[in-house]
Amino acid sequence: INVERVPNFLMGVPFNLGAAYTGTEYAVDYLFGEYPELKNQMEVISPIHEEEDLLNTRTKFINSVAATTQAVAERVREVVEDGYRPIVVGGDHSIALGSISGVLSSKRTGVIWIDAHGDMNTPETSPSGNTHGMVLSALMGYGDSRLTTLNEGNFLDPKDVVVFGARDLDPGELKFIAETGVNVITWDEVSNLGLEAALERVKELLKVENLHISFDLDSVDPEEAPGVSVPVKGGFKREEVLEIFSTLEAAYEVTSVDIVELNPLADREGKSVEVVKALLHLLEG
Ligand code: NNH
Ligand code: MN
Ligand code: MN
Ligand code: MN
Repeated sequence: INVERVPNFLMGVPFNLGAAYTGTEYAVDYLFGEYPELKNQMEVISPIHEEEDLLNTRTKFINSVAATTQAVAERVREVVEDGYRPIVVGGDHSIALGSISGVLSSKRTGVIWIDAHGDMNTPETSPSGNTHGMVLSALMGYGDSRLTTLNEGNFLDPKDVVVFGARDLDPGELKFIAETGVNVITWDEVSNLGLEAALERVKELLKVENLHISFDLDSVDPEEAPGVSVPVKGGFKREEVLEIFSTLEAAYEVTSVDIVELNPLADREGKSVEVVKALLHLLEG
């Protein structure tokens, strides 16, 4: 018997103010240019630009980030209620604050955060003031209240989170990890264990039914996929990314997904957009 999988609902969020780099605001247009058939399959959520205190370098563009992620959260909530699986393509990683908050309002979900970075800074520890590096901590309730209130008190439990493939963690993030007990499998650990064993470890750590995959394209080796704002040496090969997704799809109810940080301005030879395309295809089943 074939159980019908929940149909996907593709959402594009052409946003960059969580990163204060230029590029990811063109990600959705770029995707449509490369794959015109997606135009009829993906709903675009327009970013909301609010007035900002430009002297605030601790939480840059935070009002726009809060408003835009709020809009994403509301739309994701509706889409989930209507029986779809949201697949959110962006845009910088701040939009995951919206997608995950939207999902958390109706169910407990585990989160695998596949990223070269930890995204667990707070305004005090952030080296950049960019809010895309504060998303995971905000979801757990730490940081500026404009970001931590989006999930309406449905905080993510550190035990329900695995950060996978990190290879550039800031000192404040290492402290945060030690204090909260959030699970991290670094890039070095994945390399030492081998991918298959590392994914087994994920299954041991994440005892949840529903899983949200938050996939930052900078988790991929920039030699294989250079189209990101913050490249870091090392990282997954393209085939490994597909293996990660299919293993997770088999092991969990993957009930929501982000694919973020696609930066067309850095995407030489269209390699990163190809990864996005391959993942959308895999998720289609
Ligand atoms: N950790 C750095 C910061 O907080 C870089 C974050 N950049 C990312 N995160 N692309 O995924 O600013
Ligand atoms: Mn990220
Ligand atoms: Mn990253
Ligand atoms: Mn297919």
